[in-house]
Amino acid sequence: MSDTALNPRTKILAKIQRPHLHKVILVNDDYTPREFVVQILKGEFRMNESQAYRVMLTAHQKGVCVVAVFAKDIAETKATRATDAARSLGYPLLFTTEPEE
Ligand code: NFA
Repeated sequence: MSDTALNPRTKILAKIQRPHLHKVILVNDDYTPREFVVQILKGEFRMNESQAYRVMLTAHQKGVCVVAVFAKDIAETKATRATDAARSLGYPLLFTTEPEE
């Protein structure tokens, strides 16, 4: 029989060791300049130029692109920071998060 089902301490430790992962998703729009999207991806998500360009282009062509996966609170903080940085310059650029399956 499973140890986690019977032993509360094991159940707690299992929970600590598996953080809830969330995807950060870049959403396309018609107004934010491509080069600005690339700069945000490099600055907030520590991507190099070619990684950032590929993610930007995928979102541009398909509508959305997964940027990265983080623990829930980190994903939400990064998505908010990146979205706010764009908003402060008047761009509608949007980053969202969703739970990883
Ligand atoms: N579609 C935007 C443009 O053509 C570029 C863009 C890509 C915006 C990815 C948002 C996300 N200027």
